[in-house]
Amino acid sequence: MPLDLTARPEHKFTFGLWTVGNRGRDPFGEAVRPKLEIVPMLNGLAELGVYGVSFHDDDMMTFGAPEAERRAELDLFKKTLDETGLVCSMATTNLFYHPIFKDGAFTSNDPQVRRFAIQKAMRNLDVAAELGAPTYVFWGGREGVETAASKDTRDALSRYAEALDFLAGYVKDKSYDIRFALEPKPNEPRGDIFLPTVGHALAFISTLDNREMVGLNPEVAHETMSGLSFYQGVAQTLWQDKLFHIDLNDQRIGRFDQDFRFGSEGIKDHFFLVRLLENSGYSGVKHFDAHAYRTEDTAGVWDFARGCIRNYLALAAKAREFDQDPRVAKAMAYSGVAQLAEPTVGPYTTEAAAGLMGEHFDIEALAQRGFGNEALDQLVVDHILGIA
Ligand code: GLT
Ligand code: MN
Ligand code: MN
Repeated sequence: MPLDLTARPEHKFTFGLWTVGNRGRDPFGEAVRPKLEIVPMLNGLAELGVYGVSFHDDDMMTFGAPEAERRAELDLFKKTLDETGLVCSMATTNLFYHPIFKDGAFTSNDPQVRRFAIQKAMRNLDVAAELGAPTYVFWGGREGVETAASKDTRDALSRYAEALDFLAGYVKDKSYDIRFALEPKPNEPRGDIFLPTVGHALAFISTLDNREMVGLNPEVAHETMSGLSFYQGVAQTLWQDKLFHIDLNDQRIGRFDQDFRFGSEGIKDHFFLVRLLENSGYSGVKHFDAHAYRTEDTAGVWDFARGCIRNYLALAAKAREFDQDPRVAKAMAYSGVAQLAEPTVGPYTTEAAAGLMGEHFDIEALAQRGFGNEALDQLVVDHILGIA
């Protein structure tokens, strides 16, 4: 049966306005593509079978423009969402572009900047609520330092937590149905960014007063920049019930934040990631936060967007095929995959401890066991290569 690689809204694929809207600017060169206006952008995404879109306040409403002008931009966005059937799946604040944020937003040393940053987020939370966005992302791109002499990190984290708790209070006070998702990143644009990895961010959330409404928005590229396994980060985030959103793209280890087309680089890592998302019961959106190569014109942007979706659906099909292969079931049984789901000793009781103390282990026999991981992994590779 030929693979069906057609996206449908129920797949819940989403794109940020800034992704297909990316004009190819980088630190060494100016824009290479014309501005893609909101109406053709949303029409193009809807034609691809996309479910929804996300935005920064400043992607959609001109920063600093008179209220009437911003209202007109918002109304056009709403009208186009209605016409295309796309939903607004996530909103976020641009707290990184304007020079006012050069020393940070929630963690700027200047209290006036910090107060302005919180106000900017409050204003856009009102817009997010109006558009029905269930998730609000916080990517703290400017929350960091070049020189550690410039901030006491412990104070910065206190101000970060204070801002998020204040904004959570605002959401509750207004009875908005919105949850927060923090997006870790190790560096770029700052020399060091606070909350650099999934692990740092999970630990930070546990200190918040409103920790129940704050989860994560991990991004493939950002964990990979640190040389960490994105798969392992997402698995732990799921285990802690904190996967509120996900930024899908691609990246090579040790490079700048490349934001490549999903599935264009780490195909094996992505096979495991897609299999995890598909099998875990994750029901949130699959958000592509990536952009086309700088070599591309507008046609290339649509090739890029189609490619993200095509690679996800193809890997999901490969994952299903892998999970249905009886040789895989046998290899997994040999490796003991299901045995890891069995409790080891159960909860502590005096009797259980005494029972364990009385047990004898055949250490030699246990040490000799092979786990068959080579054969199991070769089945993974065979499925990915289409030679299984
Ligand atoms: C910016 C960043 C992304 C974040 C976006 C949300 S903005 O493009 O590189 O990783 O997800 O603020
Ligand atoms: Mn991102
Ligand atoms: Mn990125």
